[in-house]
Amino acid sequence: MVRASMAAILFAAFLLAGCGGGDEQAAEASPTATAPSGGNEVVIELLTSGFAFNTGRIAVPPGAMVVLRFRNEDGVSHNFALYTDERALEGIFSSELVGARSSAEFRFTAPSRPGEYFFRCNVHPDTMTGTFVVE
Ligand SMILES: [Cu+2]
Repeated sequence: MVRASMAAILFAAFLLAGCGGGDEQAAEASPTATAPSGGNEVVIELLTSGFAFNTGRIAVPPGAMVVLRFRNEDGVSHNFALYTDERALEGIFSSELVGARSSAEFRFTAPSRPGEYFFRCNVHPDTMTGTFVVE
């Protein structure tokens, strides 16, 4: 009887551990699944190379769940920061720094109001900039 209970506890612990791993896998797997889970997910591939973004314009639908796949090919860190306008006083989203020659994935919700917003790299705010369009 005691042995059976012990086995049950071990089994429960195993299930919990397995469950945690499963969640992580699900979290990693979901971005690659292009099937819209929330219905409005948009994947943006952003590349930084030669102290420049690969695009100066990113357009998404209002309120989209943006999956930002950031690849940094430079030897220094960059990031992606979104602001209401070029004055960059009011932030909407700011990613962590992406280190030299590494990649990261970020998620944020796009503004629901259509219009032109502003993005930049906060490390190089004068040279690495672009327009984020909600349309
Ligand atoms: Cu930068």
